[in-house]
Amino acid sequence: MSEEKIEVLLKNSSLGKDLQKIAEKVVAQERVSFEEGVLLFEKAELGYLGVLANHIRDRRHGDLTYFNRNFHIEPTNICVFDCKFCSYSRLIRDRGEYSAWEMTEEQIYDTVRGYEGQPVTEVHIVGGVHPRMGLHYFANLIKNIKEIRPELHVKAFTAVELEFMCRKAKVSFEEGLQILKDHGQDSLPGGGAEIFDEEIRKIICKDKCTSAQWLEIHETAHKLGMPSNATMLYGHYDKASHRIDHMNRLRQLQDKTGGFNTFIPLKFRNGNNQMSSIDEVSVVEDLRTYAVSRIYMDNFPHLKAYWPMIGRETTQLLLSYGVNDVDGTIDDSTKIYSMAGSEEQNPALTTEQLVNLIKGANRHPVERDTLYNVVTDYMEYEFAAEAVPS
Ligand code: V47
Ligand code: SF4
Repeated sequence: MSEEKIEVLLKNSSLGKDLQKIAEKVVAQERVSFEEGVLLFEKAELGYLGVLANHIRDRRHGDLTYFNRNFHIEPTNICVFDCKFCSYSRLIRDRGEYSAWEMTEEQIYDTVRGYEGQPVTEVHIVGGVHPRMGLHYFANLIKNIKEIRPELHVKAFTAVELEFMCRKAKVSFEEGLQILKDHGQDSLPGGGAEIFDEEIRKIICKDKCTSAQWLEIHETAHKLGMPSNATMLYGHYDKASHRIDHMNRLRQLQDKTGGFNTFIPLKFRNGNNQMSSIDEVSVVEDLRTYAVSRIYMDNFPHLKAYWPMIGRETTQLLLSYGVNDVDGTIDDSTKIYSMAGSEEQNPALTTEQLVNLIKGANRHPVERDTLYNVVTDYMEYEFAAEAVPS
């Protein structure tokens, strides 16, 4: 199907020379340049982007669409930083509709124990940057989580949290990451990257880790054998060139290390934060951004739509714009997006609902583990007819 569409696209004489050349490059599996990436954002129509992104997706993954069974632990929303887009962080004594919280160690272990007997494969641990929860506290926490559930994959701590932990503990990134690895941390999530452009970073998150530090932490993790993901926060002050610059820095690091699994564009949500006056971008802009990501990030195996943030319907659409992963069953404990105004107030989907969501977009659902090993192929499974709730 995507082959026929590519043929039609390549023969479309009204495309213009530049876009024609990019289409030919994509088909020949050649890399798109920085300037061509910007051109895609500025000039290409949605239909064109969709055909190319879908072609690449089909070439790499066919119809396969991955999800995993994970749960989130957010130990605290107390944060020493002040990112203007964040609806989630609170100061220690803050009170409001959503007040500050700190989980005790026992509450965290109880959360893990609560999944006993359930086939979850991953715990995703991230939160605010708490002034008193440091490297050794978290290392010990991971060790104890692994004692409760040794086979659970621990994906934990954004580069922002890690930079703060290492600074406070007066250790290098390599020493800090090695300590966490020795205590059982398996990989890093992609958060905290935001947008690497230094001028925009000054406006939206000037006090947390720099772009160079974010990249250095991920490079170090890869060197130590800990894979990671990468995100990009889009739809605020960013222009096409900022997005391509962001992707370009990641693409270069990936050429060097090969340690990234997944790229996750995150749409800026404007609820309850200091950037609420900025309108959210349209769904069309979401589709364009994901499609260009798939075309530009030629060395990232996976492109993920994080459904609690982008919504279930857009997630289904994105499966035709390059996306091959929809994250996981998650559970209702993650608050970062509901607090920012996502329609997903209680982000939880059962396996059946996720499978139906993927099948509803004519794709082939596969449960994976964090490293994309296949756990269960759900194509032939027939669940009781259960609609995906809107
Ligand atoms: O870094 C915060 C983003 C990120 C808002 O690696 C916002 O598998 C939109 O990185 N609007 C944290 N986005 C979440 C994250 C993540 C999520 C799911 C999976 C993975 C993974 C990583 O959330 C932050 C920031 O970029 N964020 N506030 C907001 N108002
Ligand atoms: Fe803190 Fe993260 Fe929110 Fe920034 S995005 S204020 S680092 S919780």
